[in-house]
Amino acid sequence: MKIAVYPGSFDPVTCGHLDIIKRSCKVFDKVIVAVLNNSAKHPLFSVSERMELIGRCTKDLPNCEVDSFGGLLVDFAKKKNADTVIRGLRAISDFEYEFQMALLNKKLNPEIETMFMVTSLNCLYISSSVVKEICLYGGNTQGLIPDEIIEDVKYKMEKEC
Ligand code: COD
Repeated sequence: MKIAVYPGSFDPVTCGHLDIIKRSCKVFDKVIVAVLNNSAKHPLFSVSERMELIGRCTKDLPNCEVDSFGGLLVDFAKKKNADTVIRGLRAISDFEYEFQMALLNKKLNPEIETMFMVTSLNCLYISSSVVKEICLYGGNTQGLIPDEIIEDVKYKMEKEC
């Protein structure tokens, strides 16, 4: 069974993330979307909230599982019997960070491969931070975050910001 981990902050999950998740589910037997549990990053949504939002958007993907992790990604991947880490690439600006992370993860555990999936053109400009900013100023986030969670993100931004 080919198991892959798609790790991230997902604060919140966007259409860009969801596009990568759906395409990965066609390639792997099981895809574990792994939410980083790191309070130092001061996320807008708690880990359980982020997991719930992802779960709602991926309910129709039978081979997708949602989990969370703290500590090293390679240790989580090993615990889950996953030998691949999936990362999404939008632009050259993503590449430097992603390249460093892939090499570090390879050094930490040479058995785990990183696979990059290039963003779809309609998701190229999407990130969790721009989505939050648009929400903050009352802009239209349709097509940027999955329809299922638009109201949740709006509500949270109104409450917290
Ligand atoms: N289209 C395609 N891909 C996208 C899009 C989009 N529109 N938006 C985001 N993505 C990709 C990102 O490039 C990334 O690959 C992934 O989706 C998740 O993105 P984020 O921003 O939610 O998550 P990150 O980049 O903050 O996640 C960082 C990790 C949590 C993976 C990292 O910090 C980590 O592994 N931490 C654990 C500690 C560890 O093991 N460190 C050692 C290795 S450096």
